[in-house]
Amino acid sequence: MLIAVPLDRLGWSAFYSQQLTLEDLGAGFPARVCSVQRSQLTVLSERGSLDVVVPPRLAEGSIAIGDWLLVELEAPRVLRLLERRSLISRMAAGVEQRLQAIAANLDTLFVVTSCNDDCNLSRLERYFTLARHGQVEPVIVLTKADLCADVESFAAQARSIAGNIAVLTLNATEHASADALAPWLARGQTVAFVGSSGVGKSTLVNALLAQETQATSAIREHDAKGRHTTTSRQMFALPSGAWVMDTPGMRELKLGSMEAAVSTVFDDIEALARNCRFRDCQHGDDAGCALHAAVVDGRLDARRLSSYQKLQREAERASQSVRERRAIDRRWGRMHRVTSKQRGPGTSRE
Ligand SMILES: Nc1nc2c(ncn2[C@@H]2O[C@H](COP(=O)(O)OP(=O)(O)O)[C@@H](O)[C@H]2O)c(=O)[nH]1
Ligand SMILES: [Mg+2]
Ligand SMILES: [Zn+2]
Repeated sequence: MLIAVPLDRLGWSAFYSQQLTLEDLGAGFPARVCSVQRSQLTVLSERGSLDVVVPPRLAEGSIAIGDWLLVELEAPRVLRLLERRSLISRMAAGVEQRLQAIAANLDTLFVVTSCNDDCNLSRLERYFTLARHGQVEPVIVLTKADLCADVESFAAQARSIAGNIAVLTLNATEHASADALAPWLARGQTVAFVGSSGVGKSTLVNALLAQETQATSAIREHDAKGRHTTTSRQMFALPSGAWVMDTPGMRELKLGSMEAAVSTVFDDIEALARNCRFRDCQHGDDAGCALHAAVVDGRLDARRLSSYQKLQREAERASQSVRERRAIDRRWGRMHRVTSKQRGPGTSRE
């Protein structure tokens, strides 16, 4: 595991190097997070792979798989988290309502579904929103084309909501079909696969891994059957020179404050909505609602409209909870200052 990896092979670019001063480079070196297991971080760099220690000032959980770090030359300590070019995040489960970083510096998100009942357009729209919000390019992959009598109707449905997003149809069990993914798998590119269980994500990754015999296996942690031997978040190399992120947390992704991304994904609906008679139109079935009219005369799919409204509400609720939490934090802050003052100097709880 002490394999050194050239920076460009790891996805390094001017975007990151311009964040570092000569002073930074005198104190540390850049390294990319390739495995996150609880609080254990492993990085890859020109100096090989190593486990690094995260200082308390970088809160636990704030560093994600794929992140670029400045690591101290003298000791394996993280000096700095570099600004991300992209980030997939979601609302954390539970009452806490915090945004959770899932995957950093990802180039492409392959949204995988099959040419069967699994193909759910509203779920695809949710993934598009998460990808657009995170500055990641989504690509739709429709698997099991070999088992379907009407592949074109699935492809057409996907294209109807895809805008300029690429739509691929393939048989994941055929190694050659993985060639279709090649344009997104150049050296240094980072990709991830999302989609329901059973749609062929592992099969696709295995096809990609098998494409060349001389696999860069240093960081591969698959057993003979292609199953993962760990459940942590990790990143592994493909023969093409690209990286695949394996992130179990990608299944149930709740939206954070992503209203702008919802607007981007549904720009067709937003364009129609400008013709609603009232500026604060709730897009119900009232006269004067351009969306309602478009559904009635068949220009707009009722499913797409309700998907848009659902995601928009979800994003708005997330923004609202962020605002509420800030207000609560402010109140607590005020109270804390008051109590510290009452106790007099030097008796602060911190
Ligand atoms: N015929 C056919 N079978 C597929 C295809 N993609 C996946 N499968 C099969 O579907 C099952 C689930 O695939 P898997 O890769 O484990 O799905 P995952 O849960 O998304 O990782 C396996 O038995 C695969 O062989 C495909 O394109 N064509
Ligand atoms: Mg799998
Ligand atoms: Zn309306």
